[in-house]
Order: sequence, then structure tokens, then C-alpha cells
Amino acid sequence: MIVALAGGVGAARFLQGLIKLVPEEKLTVIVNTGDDIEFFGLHISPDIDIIMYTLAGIVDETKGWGIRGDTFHCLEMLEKYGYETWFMLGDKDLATHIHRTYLLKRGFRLSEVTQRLCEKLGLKLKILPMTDQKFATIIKTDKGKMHFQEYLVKRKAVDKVLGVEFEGVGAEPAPDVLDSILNSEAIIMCPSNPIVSIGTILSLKGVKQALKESKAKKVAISPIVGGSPIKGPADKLMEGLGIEVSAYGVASIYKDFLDVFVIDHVDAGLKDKIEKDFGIQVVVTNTIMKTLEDKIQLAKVVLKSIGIGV
Ligand code: FO1
Repeated sequence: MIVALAGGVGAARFLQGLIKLVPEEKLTVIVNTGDDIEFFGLHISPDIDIIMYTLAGIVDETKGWGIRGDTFHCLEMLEKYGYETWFMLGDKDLATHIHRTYLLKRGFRLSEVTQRLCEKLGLKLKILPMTDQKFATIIKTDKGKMHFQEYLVKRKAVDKVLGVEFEGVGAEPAPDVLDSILNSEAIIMCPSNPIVSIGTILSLKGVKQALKESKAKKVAISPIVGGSPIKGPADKLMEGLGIEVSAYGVASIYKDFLDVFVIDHVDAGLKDKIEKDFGIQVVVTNTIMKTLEDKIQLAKVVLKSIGIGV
């Protein structure tokens, strides 16, 4: 079994390539839920939905989130009623959140609900929310503390980041998270934000220890290329926490458990330093995923780097 730790858009794009090489049934994806938020009484799990929609072939590829061709009639009506509508929930997308919330209210755990959603979308891989417990990523800024989605979507990541807090740090991982890590043959840290996507998963009780103990080969793909993130605010968050905004800085976050680090050609100059300082083997390749061929090529390099031939 191959396990992937994932955030949203970058991870989903990488996984699109991976499932062309590995049977879906052999794949377990542990997904960040620190971005989860409630609107209109509905539980939204953005990263889970981004991965489900992408792998089910229904995502809006331009935005990387939401459903292709979705409309926003419900949101327009909610705006008329005076609600805040800065988080763009499409009509079809809302059905996912209504279904999820309805099942949660009936007592199902988020992991059970996610499994049901995946089945209905025809997915054969296992998508595990990192935890079934309440967890929220809070950004400390010069304008005060705010939920990650408020920082990113409402305020467009313009505020100066002073720190990051996890409400729910030390929460129990969802059932199967630790077992999957301990019993897998390979663990892949997707090209996701190392602080608010992978960092949240690492903050859960027992996850770092399980990663250290697991005999699986562990590989990460740098989400930072040439000193900037491919997507999202990783640079601002890393800077705010005093971490170098580079592939080297990402490696420093994973150094305690990582075997192999895949970086872009642009960052080839960092290879020797990462290998020398952290004892992690570095593989240099193209990590920019524009086409499906790019995604498959990157997945191939990642698998080969940990001895899995495809
Ligand atoms: N991202 C945005 O930038 N603006 C939005 O209005 C927005 C709405 C949205 C609705 C559902 C969903 O599943 C995701 C959505 N996202 C939106 C993406 C999301 O907030 C972030 O990209 C992730 O949380 C980071 O991985």
C-alpha cells in the first residue's frame, strides 16, 4: 500500500498522475482538515473535496477547486438575505456539503462520511480525513487572529503573518491513519503547503512518531520552486514562522523522517546543501505540473526514487 499526505490543489494534481501508475485500490490519501470551516450550518472540507473532485474528473481545473460548470444561484439568494458570501460555494458543490453535514448530524464520523462520498463519486482509493475531531488552522496576523480561509480567501493573504496556531493540536488521528503509515511500503508527502497542509497532519497525536517508526520509504516533493510556492501562501507563512522560503526550508521541516526529497531543476543548486545538512537524498526533476504528462512524469520519478518501478 502507498500512503500520501495531502493538502488541496497541488496534491490533487500530483495524485492525478499517480493514479495512472498505481492501482487506486493500493492508495490511501491522508488529507488535511485544518482548512475545514462552517458556512450556513454546513461542514465544508475544502481539501478533501478538491481531491475527490479532481480524481473523479469533475473539478473546475482553472480554479483547482469547486465543480466544473457549477452555478452560484443559491449563493446569490443568500447574499440577498444579507449573508457574507466571500466563500464561493457553487450549487452542485453545496450538495456535497449538505450531504456531509446531514450524515455528520446523524452521528457518522467524517472518515465514514468521506468514504461514502468517495464511493458515490466512483473513487476506489481510500481518502482519510486526518482526524474526525474538530481542528482549525488559525493565522496570527498584524490584523488579529483569523481562520485560515478568512486569511486566504476573504482577505486574500494580504495581512502580515506573525504565527500559525492549530486549534486541535494533538487531536487523535482518524481511525486507520496511524496503521496506514505504519504498514505502508511507501509514504509520499505531496507538493502541499508544509505548514498548513502537511504540518497539520504532523501535529496530530502519534503521527510524527509513526512516520519515524514506519519501515516505508518516505519521499516528499517540494511545493516551493525557485523561492516561491506554485500556488497558495506558503511563502508568507514560512516567512512569518522564520523558515527559509526555499526547498531547503521545506526539507528542514521534514528532516526528522524523510529519506528522499524531490526538487525542481530550478533549485538544483540546493541539492548538495540539503543532502549534507539533513542526510536526505535529493532527486532533481521537473516538478511543474501543467499537463497530465507532467503529472505522470513527476509521479514516475517519485516512485522510482523510492525503488518502486512502474
Ligand atoms: N478558494 C478561493 O480562493 N476562493 C473561494 O471562494 C473558494 C471557495 C471554495 C469552496 C469550496 C471548496 O471546497 C474550496 C474553495 N476554495 C476557494 C479553495 C480553498 O479554500 C483553498 O484553496 C484550500 O482550502 C487550500 O487548500
